[in-house]
Amino acid sequence: MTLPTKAVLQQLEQIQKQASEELEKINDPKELQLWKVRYLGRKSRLTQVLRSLATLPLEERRKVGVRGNEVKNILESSLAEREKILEEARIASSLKYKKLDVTLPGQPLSVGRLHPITQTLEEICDIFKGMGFQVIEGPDVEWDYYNFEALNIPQEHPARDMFATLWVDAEVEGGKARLLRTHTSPVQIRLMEKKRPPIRVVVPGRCYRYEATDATHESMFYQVEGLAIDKNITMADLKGTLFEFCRCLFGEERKIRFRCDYFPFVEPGAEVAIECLACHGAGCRVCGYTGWVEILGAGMVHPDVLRRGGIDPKAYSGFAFGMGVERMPMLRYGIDDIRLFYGNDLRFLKQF
Ligand code: 2NL
Repeated sequence: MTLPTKAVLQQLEQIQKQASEELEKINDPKELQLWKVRYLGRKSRLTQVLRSLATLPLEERRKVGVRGNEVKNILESSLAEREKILEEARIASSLKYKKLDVTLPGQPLSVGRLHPITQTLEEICDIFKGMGFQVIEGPDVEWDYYNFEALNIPQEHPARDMFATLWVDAEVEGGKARLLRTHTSPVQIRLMEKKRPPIRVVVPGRCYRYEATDATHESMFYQVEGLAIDKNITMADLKGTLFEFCRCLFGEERKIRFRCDYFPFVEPGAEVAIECLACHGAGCRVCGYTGWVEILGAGMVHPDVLRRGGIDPKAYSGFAFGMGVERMPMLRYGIDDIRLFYGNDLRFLKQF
């Protein structure tokens, strides 16, 4: 072996020793990077040695080459190992102050819930489902025909004043104008058109009125309406169904009042009131000092309405009813402003 070869081999040993010793002491990623440049970089002694191989005779070139590559591999794997150790140390120290203290109070989990109106809708529909009614829904945007004409409220009829309407189309002749439905009755008319009796449905949904909002009025609100059509349906069926509904929702003990009222789409029409929940009938602000609060309108479906729905009033009869939904939780929980339901204030909504 020639002298230069021996010297080069010695140099390699020395590079390896020195590099390893320095690497052991490094605890900082920046220094690790500098070390990498120093010992494995393009200008490092090791690279220079490997580059100078060409000048050696073949036999010795192989020896030095093998050894040189060995050293290079060792340094590279030591570097990787060191990097791993430093990374693990970094993670360990970042966790040091985050150890789990099981005695700390838990983080409150914010659990979602159904809106109080949704809860009430479900409760109302469940009661009627228990009495054999189906739940159906329909469009919020309706034709004048389904919202008014089919329900015995022709154009210019004074009863239209009962339903301040939000129109989608400016005046159009012959029931062709679109509007935001003022009640959910149009859904029942559509059902009559396509289904033969027996019919027993409840229809929950949004309704709209063109009105200034105040503590008891919103321009959007919910209704549940009901319809039952069959042979020999009578007023007694209506009364029994509604009384059972009131007992389910407000309790067996609550007094119920049933008396006449007028709606253009029923004959006879009726109204249901219950003993005031706030004063138990004594009279207060909530019930207008009468002791009663009205919660439902109802009646026997007008023969003309049945006929327009394609049902023969000689063969069939039916009852219908309608109620505002917001009313129920307002009475039950003593809420005095309907707008609270649609203000999206979580402090209010989280209570239900
Ligand atoms: C109320 C009164 C009522 C109806 C709704 C109805 C529907 C059809 C035919 C006949 Cl398709 N009637 N619905 C009947 C009487 C009263 O609602 O004060 N609602 C809040």
